[in-house]
Amino acid sequence: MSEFNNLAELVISGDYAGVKVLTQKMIDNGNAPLDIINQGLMMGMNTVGVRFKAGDMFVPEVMMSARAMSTGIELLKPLIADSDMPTAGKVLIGTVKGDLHDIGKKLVVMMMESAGFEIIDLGVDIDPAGFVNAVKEHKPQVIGMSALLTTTMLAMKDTIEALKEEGLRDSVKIVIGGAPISQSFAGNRCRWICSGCCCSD
Ligand code: B12
Repeated sequence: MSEFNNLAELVISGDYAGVKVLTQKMIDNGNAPLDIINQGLMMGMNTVGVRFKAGDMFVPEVMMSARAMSTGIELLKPLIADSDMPTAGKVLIGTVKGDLHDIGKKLVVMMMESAGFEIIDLGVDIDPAGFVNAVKEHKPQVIGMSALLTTTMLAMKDTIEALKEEGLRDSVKIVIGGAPISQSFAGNRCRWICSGCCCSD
């Protein structure tokens, strides 16, 4: 098995200490940092995504894989010019006003980071003005909102209204998630539905 495959397997098994050792060895042996990311770490995380979706891996295992992936990325980051770092887009994410749940959001953040997105995580209990100001500052392509309470999910609508008032709604795609979210709640701009989340144009 190649070292790239070994690295992918270490990510899948969540062995962050092993990832650290092998990533460093591959750097020392002269492998290109982007090859280590794309052919090793990413390959592992892609498999994790597939297995998680199929119900063959569970949340704690996914979190360990994501941690292993991040351990490798941390070693590689300083070796890659910012402009060369692959980015799939910028995502602004937060848990909406009144809601303190963030375990699922953190999981989503880790998965998105692993998939090459640049993430700005605003944290929890973010009011509509907080999202609006952050959109103005960071100019993301995507906004992600999380809510775990049937009471706080309504703050998603308020946030979207606030974005509309500022003329920002059509500059971003919106992804909403959390246990109470459904396609009917997301409304007619919902394009894709997955377990616990919905994405609009
Ligand atoms: C852990 C937890 C807490 C912790 C939160 C700690 C933390 N740092 O997050 C604490 C103890 C603080 C807590 C507090 C409360 N909680 Co609570 N909590 C939970 C619990 C047990 C697990 C939630 C969780 O983390 N699940 C695991 C993660 C991985 O799943 P997830 O969040 O659904 O995320 C997945 C998807 O939804 C999706 N997703 C999530 N966010 C996003 C965002 C985007 C953009 C996308 C794309 C996808 C996405 O992707 C994730 C991965 O698949 C749930 C019960 C449950 N089984 O859901 C109750 C639950 C959510 N809590 C509940 C309640 C009532 C409360 C309290 C009001 C209790 C109280 N009386 O004080 C407070 C509210 C505090 C507040 N203001 O937010 C109720 C909500 C009921 C309802 N229908 O509204 C639940 C359902 C429990 C119940 N059965 O009664 N809670």
